[in-house]
Amino acid sequence: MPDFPADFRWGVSTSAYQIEGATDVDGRGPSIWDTFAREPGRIVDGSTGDEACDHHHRYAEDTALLAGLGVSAYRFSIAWPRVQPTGAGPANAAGLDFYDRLVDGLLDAGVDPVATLFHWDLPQPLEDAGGWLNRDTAARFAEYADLTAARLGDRVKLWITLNEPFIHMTLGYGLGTHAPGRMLLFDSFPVAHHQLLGHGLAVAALRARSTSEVAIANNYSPVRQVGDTDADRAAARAYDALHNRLFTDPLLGRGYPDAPGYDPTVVRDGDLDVVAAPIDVLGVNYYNPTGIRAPEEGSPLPFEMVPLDGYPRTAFDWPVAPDGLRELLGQLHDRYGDALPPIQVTESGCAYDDAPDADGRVHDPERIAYLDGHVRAVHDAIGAGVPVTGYFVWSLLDNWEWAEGFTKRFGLVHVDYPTQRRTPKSSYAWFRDLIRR
Ligand code: IFM
Repeated sequence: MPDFPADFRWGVSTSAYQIEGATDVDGRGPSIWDTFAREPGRIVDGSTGDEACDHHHRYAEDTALLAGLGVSAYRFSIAWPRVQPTGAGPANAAGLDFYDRLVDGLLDAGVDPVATLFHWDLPQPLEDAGGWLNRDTAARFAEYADLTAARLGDRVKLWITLNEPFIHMTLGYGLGTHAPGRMLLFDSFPVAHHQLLGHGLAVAALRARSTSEVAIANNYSPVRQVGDTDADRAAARAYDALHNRLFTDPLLGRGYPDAPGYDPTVVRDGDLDVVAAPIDVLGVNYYNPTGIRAPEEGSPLPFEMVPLDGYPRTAFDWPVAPDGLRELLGQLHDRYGDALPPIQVTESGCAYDDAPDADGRVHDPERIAYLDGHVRAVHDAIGAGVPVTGYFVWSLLDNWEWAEGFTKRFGLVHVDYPTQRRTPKSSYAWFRDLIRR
């Protein structure tokens, strides 16, 4: 593996509902994922995040795993319903106490705390008032950011406002496969705008309380155009605008692209200035590229997704394409030029059906190959002048993978859910050695 700059940030990521469990302690309120997971048929194995990895009780053991890995940073998320059980009103001190202990433990272990404020677990009362379709949720989010930064702002090193607002809009409000389970298809643009408005308002709140850096973590997927007609080109452009530009153009001061569903009547005077508040880091979550061609005649969609051949596949059936990460990083650089802040890859990883062998060891050579390829892609991009300053593996632990329940394992550490026993996989040792070198 070639050398990286000495101050390159190596980390791992998790999110609250996927690992914490303990959903009924310290006054935590219900979130949309508590509600959604309880609805029959929503989660493939019928599970919920009630226990997940029991990290809320086992955070000290998990912090020791981070220390053993030697990462310089740990990206976790804060559960809004722990901080504000109803999504409004004063901070619930007992809920924040947990993150206080976690952050102090990380600092003692020499690991920078990187905190995401919203990784999809909206307090249920806010959903009852319209969720992110309601403009008021943006203001509530800024209030929550303020309360959180008042408590942790002196120790969190990097704030990430939102995780993957594109995925939250598309799966949560467009297709209904994630909480809150609405199926608005292309009528979900208000969810995009209100999340971005909430991001901008939260940036201001965080800056007022904390001198730490501020970022957003967007999901990107470079588009592979399949076919070469004008209609194929138009379809590829439409998908690219929706997935890759809708949540980035306005952040970096360019206003909204003409993406499918874009509705300018939702955007009020002055909003775009709030959304474009300067950020210090652009978080990039990358998993795979997307094949796109023109839709069939009569299709309600302006594009059609096509499986990409010629790549190995993960247990999620996602293509393993490190070249897509290289392409994406170059594209962001070319597209936004000087307006692009330093990038940190805030998620990169893969699911495989990992299980302990007869000796209790967990070998995951596919994950090592996956990570090796993606880390090299980052190195190539840096060599070509793209400002990339960090790389976080998704995920530290096997965890509760949303609608897939416990069926998809992304961790560097295997979790045996019935006993909650943690077993570092061979990829854990590989990543540890890479960081040491
Ligand atoms: O587990 C998720 C995470 O919550 C958001 N990004 C993608 C991961 C894998 O699907």
